[in-house]
Amino acid sequence: MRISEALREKLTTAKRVAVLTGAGISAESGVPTFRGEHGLWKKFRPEELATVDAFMRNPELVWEWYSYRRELMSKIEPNPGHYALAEMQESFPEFSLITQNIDGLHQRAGTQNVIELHGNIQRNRCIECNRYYQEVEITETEKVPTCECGGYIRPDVVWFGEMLPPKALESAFQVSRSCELFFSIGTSAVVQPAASLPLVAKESGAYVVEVNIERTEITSILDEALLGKSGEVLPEIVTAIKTLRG
Ligand code: BJW
Ligand code: ZN
Repeated sequence: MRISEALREKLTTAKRVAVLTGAGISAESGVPTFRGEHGLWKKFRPEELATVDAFMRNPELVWEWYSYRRELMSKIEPNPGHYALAEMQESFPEFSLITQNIDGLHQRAGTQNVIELHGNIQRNRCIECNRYYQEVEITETEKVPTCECGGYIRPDVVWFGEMLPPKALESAFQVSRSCELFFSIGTSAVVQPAASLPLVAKESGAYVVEVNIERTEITSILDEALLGKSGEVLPEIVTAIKTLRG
């Protein structure tokens, strides 16, 4: 992979770096992405599974879907892309990682202070009293877990039409506005408001680099696109950083 002179310069001098990740970074760990030929939305309909209406209409079905994915995610490990980002945080005085993923793999790879925009599949909360539950049990007789207050418990993830966690969203915009170098990694950049972050970074003067196996809707607006798997491209960037920054 060829790293441009402009990116080399940024890798050498940048003090503030921000990263946005999407499902693509976990693809090499075996987590299916949402869109594209083999994406989850080819087999499942988002409006039947990832909205509050869907949950109120058919909580059993939505729980079945999340139990299936939780089970899948419990068996996977971070990949070289996650580990490369964890290493990258050591090289810059300010490093922020914003993720749309709910799988917790960045934390498991060692990245600190991950900004989770769409929640985490390991957490659950009551829709009535908002009490948090780390573990919930789904059984043949209780297919929808219920809170002590009697309300339904739901996964603590962000569905379509829902607000993102306000503090996480504010931090994400703040670091995107103030960074000098921004990476948009493994995201199709179609789901708002996350998809605006690379553009906010660009408008605020950052050098914006995309890492993806294909071009996306925002590629042409950004400064540079590194085409390839994040598990291969990111370790190469980390090697370059080590050479450049010593
Ligand atoms: C690789 C790779 C490898 C593969 N290496 N790369 C019209 C205009 C603007 C906005 C809207 C609109 N209509 C509706 C909206 C709002 C809506 C939205 O954006 N919809 C669009 C689809 C149009 N957004 C919302 O509703 C959000 N809330 C909101 O806006 O609140 C304000 C509001 C509230 C009420 C009323 C009005 C306004 C909430 C969005 C929540 C998204 N939730 C999900 C599910 C999370 C839980 C779960 O997982 O079950 O989040 S949807 C899904 O998409 C998930 C992801 O985080 C998100 C983004 O997907 P991502 O990560 O980009 O994955 P993919 O699959 O799309 O892309 C993978 C990429 O990786 C591809 O590019 C591959 O090429 C690449 N790749 N392998 C590198 N090895
Ligand atoms: Zn409750």
